[in-house]
Parts: sequence; C-alpha cells; structure tokens
Amino acid sequence: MSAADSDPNAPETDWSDRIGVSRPLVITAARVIVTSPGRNFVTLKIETDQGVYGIGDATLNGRELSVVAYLNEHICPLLIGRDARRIEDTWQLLYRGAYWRRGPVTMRAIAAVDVALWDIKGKALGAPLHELLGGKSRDRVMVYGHANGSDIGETVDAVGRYIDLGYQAIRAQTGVPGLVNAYGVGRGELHYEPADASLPTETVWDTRRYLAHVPKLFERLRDTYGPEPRLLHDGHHRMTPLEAAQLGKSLEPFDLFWLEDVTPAENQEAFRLIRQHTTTPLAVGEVFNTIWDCKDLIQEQLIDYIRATIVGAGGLTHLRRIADFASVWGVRTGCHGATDLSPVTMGTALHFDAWVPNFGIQEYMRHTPETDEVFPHDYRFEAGFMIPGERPGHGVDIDETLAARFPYVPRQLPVARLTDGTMWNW
Ligand code: CS2
Ligand code: MG
Repeated sequence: MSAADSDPNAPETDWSDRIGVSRPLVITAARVIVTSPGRNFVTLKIETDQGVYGIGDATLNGRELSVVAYLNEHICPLLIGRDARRIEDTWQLLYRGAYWRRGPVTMRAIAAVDVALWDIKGKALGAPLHELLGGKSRDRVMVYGHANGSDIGETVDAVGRYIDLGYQAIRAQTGVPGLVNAYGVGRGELHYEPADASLPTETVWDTRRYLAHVPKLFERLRDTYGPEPRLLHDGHHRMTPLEAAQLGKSLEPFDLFWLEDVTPAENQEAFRLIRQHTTTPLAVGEVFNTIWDCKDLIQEQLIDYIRATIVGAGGLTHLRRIADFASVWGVRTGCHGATDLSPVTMGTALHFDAWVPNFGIQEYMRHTPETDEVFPHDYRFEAGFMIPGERPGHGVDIDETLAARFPYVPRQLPVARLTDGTMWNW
C-alpha cells in the first residue's frame, strides 16, 4: 500500500530543494516507538536540526523490549549532537564502542540507527536508497510467499492459491502426521504469526516422522503443478547434520529452489557434511547478525543463499558488506522477510534487492492491513514480484498517532521438545 493509497492527501515531502548534504545534519532527537498493530514492532525515529527525519526497524520477535532498553539507555543519548550524514562513522562507533560486540540485540539496535540515517541521507538528497547504493540492477524483485496446510492436501491447495496470486516462488510447509503443530503451519491464510503467547507455547517435535513425510509433499506438488514453480522449504533448525543431509538427498528429485535452516548454523562446519551428500540448494542466515556468523559458510561455498537481513545484521551498511563478500563466492542473497520484520525493513530491503548484483530472492510475508496503515509505504506487490519505491530514502513512514493506538503486547516465540521431553530447536 503506498502512502498515497493510505492517504491521498499525504504531503509529497520533497526534501531535495531544502537540505542537501553540504552542511551538517545535527541529530536533535532519537525516539523509540513501540506499537502493536496485530504484532509488536519497535521503530527508531531520528530527527535533525534541518527538519528531516529518518526511521529504522529494531524489532526482535519475542525479545522486543530488550532492544528498546538497549536503544533508550545506551544508544540514543550517544546520537544527540552527532552529524547524521556520518553513517559509517556512527556504525563503527556503535559496533566497536559496544565492546561486547555482535548478538541479536546489539545488531538490531545498530540496524535501526543505520537505516534511519540512510533514510535521512536519501531524503536530504531527494534520492531513493537504491540510487545511493549504485542504482538498480533490476526493476522488480522476485519474492516468495508462504503456503501451508495441516496436511499435504491442504498445502497443495494453498500453493495453488499462491500461484493464482501470481507468485512464481512459494515456500511450502505442512503438518506432520502424529504431531500437533509442525513448524510453519499457520492459522489462517496469509498472516502466520508464530509469537502466539506471553509465555512460550510448548510444542512437540519428531524429526523421524518429519523426514518420512516431507518428500511426499514435494512429490505431490511436482505431480500437481509440474516443474515450473520454484518451491522452497524451511527446516527451521530442526535436524542434526546427518538428518539434514538425508532430507536434502530425499528432496533432490523435486528440484527445490532452496532448503532453509536445515540445522543450527552456529556449527558452520556441519554444512561440510551436508554438502557432501546433497545437491539440494541450501539457504541459511535469518538468525545471523554479522558477517562472522557466515564467513566460513560463504568462503567454503557451503551454502547457496545467505538470508541475513537489514534489521537482523546491523542495517544496510553491514548487509551490503555481507552481500559483497558473498558475491566473491557466488553465494546469492535471500533476505528473510517474515511478518515480524516491519515494513521499514521490507521497504529498505527492496532498495537493497533492486541494487545487489548477486540477488537471489526476497521473502515476502504480507503484513496485516492495520500494520500497513501504521507504516505507509510506496513499495507494491505485482504478479510474484515486488516493486521498490521511488520516494526519497526508503519510502516508509510511521503514523505515530495511529501507532499509539496499538500498545505493546507481551508475546514470545514457542519452544519445541522432542517426544521424550528433550528440549530441542523450535
Ligand atoms: C521463518 C520465520 O520466515 C521464515 O523463514 O523462519 O518466519 C521465523 O519463524 C520468524 O521470523 C521467527 O520470528
Ligand atoms: Mg526461516
């Protein structure tokens, strides 16, 4: 939904004739806005003495308030008086200055600052971010949607609905016989929200049943829709390296676009074993927050797609570094784009996706209508692709009056135990 769609009278703020970057843009305020239009989002708004402001996403699903505290207590005071033009220097200050480097909380706080400063730079120059990055490498960005069902039949039908919506790439997840709630099987058609309770919901997992069942789903999908659709699947960290290798091998006949998060990737070496056994393309990285999490995976070509995101990996400044590093070894981008990443991240990611030469695909889980109202934007979906905006900056705003109507709601992600009670990976 574009800003004009949400409010046809929305002022087209043309900053280019007002500011430029020939003079300092002094940061006068840095405020954290928490809103929950259907799910929690954390947004940082940075204001400057020239009137131009920028916003960044700092949402960490299930741990939102930890980033709020990190920003309010340790970052925002540092920013006041700084020159907003100095994006790189600010990034280096917040990364090296933390001493306790890396981690999801720190890097999301840095990402929020980084994206807000890029937004300011774009507005000051009157340029959309893809122009600041080096211009477009493509006019539209291929995306994939999430189809799921409680059983194979339902999932096959859901994939058909996504094909009818124009998607050329679809992630398919299905219930597993004997398991009450398998990963990725949502409630309702479009808006799958895993953070479903104020304390973690306990789920039960059985990899053996899962490994026996998933190939049947993709066999049915290929029998039904043929070789054309790009099919994806998310293992969501559930397997041991050998189990992951078994799944990759069993899915080879069905020509997946990628198999994601097959095993917890703290152990980057695990992917050497998996790679020895299967040619199914591998994607990993939505939980990564710096290049150090994926350096070995990339330079040893153990993966095919890197899923690190704008909000998760320190913003545009760091994600650009990861993408350039990945391009040296032929690894493509495949940014995470779940509903728990705000439209600010989606808007910024689409500028990145339009520019990045080693683009792979962009995940696109639609936000709810109330979320789109709180975050007016100028990107749009069109027949399986997203069209990035042309407004200065990342093109996403926040309606603070509307945001205030949706107070924070405590929510946490589920946890998973094996059938014998062993705590496992959700
Ligand atoms: C999933 C995510 O979209 C994906 O690939 O792994 O939806 C993930 O479950 C959520 O982002 C967790 O908050
Ligand atoms: Mg995933």
